[in-house]
Formats: sequence, structure tokens, C-alpha cells
Amino acid sequence: MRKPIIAANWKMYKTFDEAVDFVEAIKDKIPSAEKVDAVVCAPALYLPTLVDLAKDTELAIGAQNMHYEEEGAFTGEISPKMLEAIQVDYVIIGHSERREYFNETDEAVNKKVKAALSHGIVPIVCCGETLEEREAGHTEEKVANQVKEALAGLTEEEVQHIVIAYEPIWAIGTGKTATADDANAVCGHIRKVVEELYGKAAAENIRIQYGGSVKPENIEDLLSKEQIDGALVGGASLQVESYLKLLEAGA
Ligand code: G2H
Repeated sequence: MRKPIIAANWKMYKTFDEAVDFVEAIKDKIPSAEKVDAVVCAPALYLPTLVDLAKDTELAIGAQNMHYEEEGAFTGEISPKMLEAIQVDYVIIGHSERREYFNETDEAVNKKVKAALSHGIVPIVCCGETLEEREAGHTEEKVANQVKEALAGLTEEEVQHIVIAYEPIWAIGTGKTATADDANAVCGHIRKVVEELYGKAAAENIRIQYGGSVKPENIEDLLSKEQIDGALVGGASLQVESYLKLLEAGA
């Protein structure tokens, strides 16, 4: 059985004080990590403080992006070595907003996935189709290609440690959610792609989240599906009550 993983993606929201208050408010109310992995992916600026606050609790802290190089002349960037040094557990890689607004390519995503793994950080690798691609019947092909490119060159062992987030772009922040059956079908297709590339064990162990307007009202339906192992949540992860309800649904 795969353990659900519910990850908050705060994006570029919350001041420092708001972030600290949020973690203070939830840290002792999180369901056991034996039942659900609870993650908050916060703005980079807040990571050391939040990691410290979350120490000895069931909450894990993640970054929303990183560079693939260890260090170098890359003004404004943050490296996997830096994240590892402050004990960040997860990093979101290849979110559609980064692909769209920051020209992140499949090749860069692949380098970042490898860099995260080599620094002991679990990458949450995002994939998903546009509305145009969905309407043209290209959803499966699009996500299969993104997943193949993102995982290229990984070992069977490494693949089992990553998390994939299927996020149809048309469902992000729009209030439109894929139906649970549609999301389940695409997650199942992604698992099949992983099986073709890395075998049955890797496919059975890899966790695949759904993301895109997940909220307390729809998460139970999504998580009841066999192929969906959790959620990557933006808007509904910003309020304490709502995030705790999402975690309860996963537990
Ligand atoms: C998709 C998701 C979080 P939201 O980007 O990754 O955001 O839940 O607001 O659609």
C-alpha cells in the first residue's frame, strides 16, 4: 500500500510572520506520519525557519524550485546543496507555472530531479496537459513524454523515491477540477509509463498525486481512486483549517 502524500504549494503567498503562524498553528495537529506524509512547500526565504519549527513534528518542509548545479555564478538561484544543508526534505520540480513563466524545459527538469535525488531531497515532479492538448486528445501522450523526459537516466531504485504530481494546467487555480475518474485514468496511465520504463515494482511503489483546485470538498473523492496517492494543493493549502482537513482526508 502506498502512503498518501498531501503537499501544500504556497506559491508566492504569505509574509514571513504569516508563514510562521501557520506552521505554529498546525504543527501539533498533524496526523501521524505513519498514515499520511504532510508537506508544506514554502517560499525559499522562509525555509530555514520553518524547518526548525517543524523539527520533531510530523510535518516535512519542501522548496518550490531549485537550480540543478551545486553552486556557481547563477545570480538569484538556490542550489540542492543549500537545501540539503538546511535539511529540506522535498522540492517541487517542473511546476507548470515554472515551465510557462520561467522557461523551464524537460531537460532542466530532468537535471533537477537527478540533483535533488543525489542530495537526499525527494522531488515532486509535475506534469500535465493544457486545455488545448486535452481537447485534441493528446493528454496521455503529453504526460507520458514529460514523465519519460523527467525520469530519463534514473535507476529503478531512484524512481521509487520520487513523487509525481499530475496537474492538468486548465484545472490550476481555476476552480475547475478534473473529475476523480479522469484524474485516476491519467494517473494510471503515468503508472503504466513508469512500469514500461522501470518495471512493476517501481510502478507499484511510486506515488502519484493529483493537483489542480483540490479542496476539502473534493479531496475524498479523488483519494478514493486507486491510482491517486495524494494531492498537491495551492489555494486550499493557505488556510490552517482547510489544510488540516486535507490532511485528515489523507490519513
Ligand atoms: C496547482 C495547485 C498547486 P491550486 O498549481 O500545485 O494549485 O490548488 O490552487 O489549483
